[in-house]
Amino acid sequence: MAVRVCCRGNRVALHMLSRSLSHSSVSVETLSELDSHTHTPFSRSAIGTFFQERPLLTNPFTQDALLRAYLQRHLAERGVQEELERFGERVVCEVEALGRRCELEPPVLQRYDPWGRRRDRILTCDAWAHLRRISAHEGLVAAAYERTYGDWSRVYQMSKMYLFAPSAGLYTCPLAMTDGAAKVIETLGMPARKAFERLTTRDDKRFWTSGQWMTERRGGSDVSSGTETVAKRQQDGWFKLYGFKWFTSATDADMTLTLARVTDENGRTTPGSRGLSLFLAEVWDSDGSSNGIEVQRLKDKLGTRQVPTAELLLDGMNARLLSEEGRGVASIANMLTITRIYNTVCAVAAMRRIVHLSREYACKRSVFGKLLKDHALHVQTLSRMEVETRAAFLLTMEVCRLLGREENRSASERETLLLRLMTPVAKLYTAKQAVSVVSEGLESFGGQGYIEDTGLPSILRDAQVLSIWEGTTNVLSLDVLRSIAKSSGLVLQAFCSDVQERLLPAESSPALRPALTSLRAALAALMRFCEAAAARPAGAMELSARDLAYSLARVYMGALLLDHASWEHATHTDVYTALRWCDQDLCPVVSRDAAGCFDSQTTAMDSALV
Ligand code: UCC
Repeated sequence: MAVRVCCRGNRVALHMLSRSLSHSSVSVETLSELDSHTHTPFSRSAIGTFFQERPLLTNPFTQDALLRAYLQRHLAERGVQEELERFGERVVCEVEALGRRCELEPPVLQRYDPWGRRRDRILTCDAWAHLRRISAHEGLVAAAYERTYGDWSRVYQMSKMYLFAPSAGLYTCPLAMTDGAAKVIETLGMPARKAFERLTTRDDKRFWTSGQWMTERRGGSDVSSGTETVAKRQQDGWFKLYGFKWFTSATDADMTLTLARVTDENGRTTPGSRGLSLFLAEVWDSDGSSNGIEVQRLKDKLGTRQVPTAELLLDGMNARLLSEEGRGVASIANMLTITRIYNTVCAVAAMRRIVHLSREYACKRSVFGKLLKDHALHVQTLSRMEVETRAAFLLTMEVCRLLGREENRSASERETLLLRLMTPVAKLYTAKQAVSVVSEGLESFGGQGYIEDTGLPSILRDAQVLSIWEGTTNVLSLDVLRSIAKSSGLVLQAFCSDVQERLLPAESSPALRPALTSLRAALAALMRFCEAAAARPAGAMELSARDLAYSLARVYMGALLLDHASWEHATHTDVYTALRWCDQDLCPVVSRDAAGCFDSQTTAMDSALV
């Protein structure tokens, strides 16, 4: 590609600068040569005078009416709103630029030092380190364990995380695992108090992040049969771990939780879930060398490029047993609950960010003779995005509220059952919503939404991971079935009575009647389906698992929207949101069942089709 450089005094204009500059032929024309032309093709007038105003990011707390209303309703303690407003300002003025730098300066692996010694250091940029300090100071993990707001501590902490996430260059990933590790240690009765204190401190010099090394080469979903790593007991009671971890996220962590099979005196291991135990290992030895870990390579990913994700060979990594032997999966499930809730928070945060920017842009971008905000069809699209975001927000906050109550030991039995059921439901549903809403949001910028240095494409890339890591949509749908089976259906009873109670206040609002009627009908149909399904063969239930999870999500989100719209300070937009949400198919599992989608011959037809 030819690059023409036009010099006029001190001014240099570079045109058509291509990424492949090093391969380009560069022709330089001096001013005198240009002057010999009839006009100067690169003068200012030649590129026109119109420049589109960029969408401006403003304080994500002050512009978020639903977050503020939710906190006003539930956590009206003095200082909370002021604190979040201050933090929102910090997100715009400081965190946003750091997150962007992390995207542009991704981590690199330094395998050897200049003198040939193996180092296996993952080098991250200064901005990543800065985000770590901010995370510690702001207590983004600590706030959950300080429990300053009692039952509402998780809502407070996750409100902060929600403001932080879309600007933070995926630093939420190490924070999720750090929080998850702290949760596991606390649940197991503090077997690693020193580590717990480091994971939950606000002192950035002492703060540790944790990894969660679960995925091996056979795959990340079927952990029970896919885990090949073995743990050999040492005389001092510690273990040496040998294995290959295929996806380890935020591998620059200080410690990790990981699964391995303890070998007996003959080197044999127990297959399946019963053979897996949970271990804690520090990544670095006290002399700064790695703890028996070789970094094979960093992953080249579609998104989350800010996060170092590595393949690791564990070659005698010293680790301590954290769980009872054979209780690895059940013990790490607490970490999965936390990381899945973070995933949910980050999904809603991504939706809120793109809606924020799209709305801002609609007030600036003029097309076909008027601003986008004056085109009814465009506004309808934004409004649909807003409805999805609001429904997702209320579901997310409800799961955080349940978690906070469970951790503060004030959850009722019903709330504990609901937390178990709604964690996978919220994770799987909001992840899909995020991809769809963010994609729609990019489209609202036209071609600019597809241009890298607007920063918009990375929002879509990073959203795509939300439905993949921490359990794919289908794996989580099966987890919903697991929670039903393990509780002998009690989670569904808890769901049904909770929804029914939430709908009661809406009865006195004529404006909400159509939504209330649809929702009650959907709930009744859903419960009838579940009763009938209990008598069906397991295979039929599995085939309906995804649609069942979607139905649980839509009905519950509808109930939360109606509940919010029935609040004494609700606005007409809250009512409108509930109506719009409830005019969709709230119970796809019933409509698909009626269409024969779960019949025995369907599997053969699906198979023939694909
Ligand atoms: O690691 C990854 C990336 C890290 C990055 C994290 C960043 C997140 C940031 C988000 C915000 C930005 S990705 C790897 C993720 N891998 C997974 O999520 C695993 C997906 N697979 C599953 O979830 C499977 O369903 C398994 C592994 C849980 C299935 O294992 P089993 O052994 O076949 O399952 P069982 O036998 O049904 O369950 C074993 C025990 C049972 O308890 P007991 O023994 O008491 O009956 C289950 O009730 O574990 C219990 N259990 C659970 N408990 C299983 N799942 C759960 C659960 N979800 N909650 C509570």
